[in-house]
Amino acid sequence: MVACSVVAVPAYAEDGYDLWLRYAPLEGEAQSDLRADSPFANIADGGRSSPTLEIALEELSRGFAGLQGSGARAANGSPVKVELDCGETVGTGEGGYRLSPVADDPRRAFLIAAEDHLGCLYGSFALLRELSTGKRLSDIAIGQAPAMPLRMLNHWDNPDGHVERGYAGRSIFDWWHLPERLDQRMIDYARANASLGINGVVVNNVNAKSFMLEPRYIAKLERLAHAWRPYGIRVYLSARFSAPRDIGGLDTADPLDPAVRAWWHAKADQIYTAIPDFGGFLVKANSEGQPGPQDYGRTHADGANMLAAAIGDRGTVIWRAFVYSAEDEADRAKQAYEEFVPLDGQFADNVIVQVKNGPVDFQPREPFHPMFGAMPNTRLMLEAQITKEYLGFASHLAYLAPLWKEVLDADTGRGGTVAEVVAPVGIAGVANTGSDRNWTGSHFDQANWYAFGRLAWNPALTSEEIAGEWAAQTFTRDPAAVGAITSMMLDSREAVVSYMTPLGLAHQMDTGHHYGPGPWVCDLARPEWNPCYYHQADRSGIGFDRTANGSDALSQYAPQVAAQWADPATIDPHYLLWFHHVAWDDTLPSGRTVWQELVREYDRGVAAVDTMAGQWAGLRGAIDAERHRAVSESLAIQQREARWWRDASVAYWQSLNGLEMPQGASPPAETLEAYKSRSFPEAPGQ
Ligand code: GCW
Repeated sequence: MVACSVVAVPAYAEDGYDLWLRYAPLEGEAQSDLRADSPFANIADGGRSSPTLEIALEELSRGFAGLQGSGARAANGSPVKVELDCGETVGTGEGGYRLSPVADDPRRAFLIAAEDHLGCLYGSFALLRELSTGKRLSDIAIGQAPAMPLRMLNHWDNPDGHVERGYAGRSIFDWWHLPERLDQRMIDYARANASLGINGVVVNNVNAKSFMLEPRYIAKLERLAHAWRPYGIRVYLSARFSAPRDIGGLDTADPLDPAVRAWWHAKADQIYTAIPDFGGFLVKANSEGQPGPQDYGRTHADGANMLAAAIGDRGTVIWRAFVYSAEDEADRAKQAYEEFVPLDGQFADNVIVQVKNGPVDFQPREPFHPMFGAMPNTRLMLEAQITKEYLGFASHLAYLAPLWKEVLDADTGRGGTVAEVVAPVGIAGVANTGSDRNWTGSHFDQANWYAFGRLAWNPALTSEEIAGEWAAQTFTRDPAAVGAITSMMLDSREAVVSYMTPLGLAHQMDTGHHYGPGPWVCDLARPEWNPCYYHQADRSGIGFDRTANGSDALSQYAPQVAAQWADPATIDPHYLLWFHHVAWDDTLPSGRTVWQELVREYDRGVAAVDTMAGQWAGLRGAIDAERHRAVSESLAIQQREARWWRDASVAYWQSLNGLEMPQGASPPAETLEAYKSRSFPEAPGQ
């Protein structure tokens, strides 16, 4: 039996570093529930300890000490005892857990039961989450198992510390000083991930550098893998397909070339010798200039299977489906499906194909990717973007759970929802972490990291549940404040859609950095780099015709799904301009014309941001001053920039359609030329 004593929690300033793991003191009875002198005991598995279990016990000590505050020690009553039973068959499988008061002494004994030590760690975090949101110990009874095996973060972090599409400072990975020096942030990061059940991390950008496969980097990775192992996190590397040429001294990277195959085999052996539980490789191939098997006339399956053979049953190759070719004139939204679906059934068992949530690229709203459900003989995984490349970076508040839920809950019409299609495999999120003190560039962006992890664990959770539990742990347990914060969060993503890309528009962001409006950009070398390509607007109408009369992207969906979107008169207006080109004066089911509806949506988005700012202002005093001020200042930026988006877009549409502003709508504040002349070469993340 292992027991440990309660340790004091260091008092941090409320600068956001503690994320949702603050363990702020409970009040009243809930607090005295937790009086615990020496409360945590490992009672089973022969009392065998492990680094994972030690972390669980330490977390419980830290959590109970924090939740008790200073008052509880003096409280009356006998101390509560929390027992961890980590080797039982409890029917929850790997990583699962059961939490329950002990039947014959429910107020003073509590049990965390799991089949393995990781389950006990996850169960400990779950218990602390329940307590932190205000549940009484004696009321907590839950059994949980992860919904999918792989719950990963993908970092687009470069070894020089720059983060592609990163808006929270520099990379958290200090490759320069590894392996000798391991930053404490690496531990704090693993702890935060473990609290959500995230169990895999790709440490480098998919636009990868080959030198990260060299032995000196394997040593750095080994140190990280060792530090994260007790937290249940396996490390993965993005691998550049041309590595055998770049660093291997070969003159080809052809996946069918025996020397190339041997090189990767030896590379995998080298990595597995250092890191026996190495997760595997993530590969971006033949996409946006990255090398790949097609450079040698081979297919994606040839490339992926070659790497899969090198790894064998030791790990996994995750092959990205985010491809669009530099020559293909087909609608970009169709290209991934066209390249991958014919390969269904050809990928090796240890290959996963990773598919972005939508067919273009992490827009504020896209229909779900048509590949989901269309490759029944391939292991498909969902890729979501936590960092907000197209949603106002870390400057705009946009809670992304509703975006991900929309995709996860979408019925593919081919044997289940997207969540059901990926459940046997997993989900990856492009991380939003950085060196900023608050980790994510803004306090509310922590909620996106949190929500991603919670949905990967259980996609059936609602956006509202997740927002509520996050707010209670992160800011305050006061129910009125939690209600206000939750309401802000739930409306925030739709607000961004409305002021940036309403009615199914997409990719209207300015070139390169993707910040701010750029609907007038029409002259870039490749058609699909231009916002004009996506809106197809002219004097008479707007929208991308993806019906049979147009690109026919609609036909990539199951017939009953395509049928929902086929008719502009009945389609959900959220997808109207994604699938249809309509006249400005067409009348919509609302009775308004397309032009009136569009302007109305922009105005709705602007007003929604004003509402959020007002709600937050009303929380002054309920939230600590430092974080309240930081969020207020960001919301002021968002209020100004929502107007910028609305006005610049409207001014541009008017330059095409020559229409007056709809009745009651105000004209843009500045001229179109003034909006066009703005430029931001210094925007982060490029
Ligand atoms: O969203 C786009 C980004 C690129 C990114 C690419 C990808 C890592 O603009 O920065 O590259 O997608 O997903 O590969």
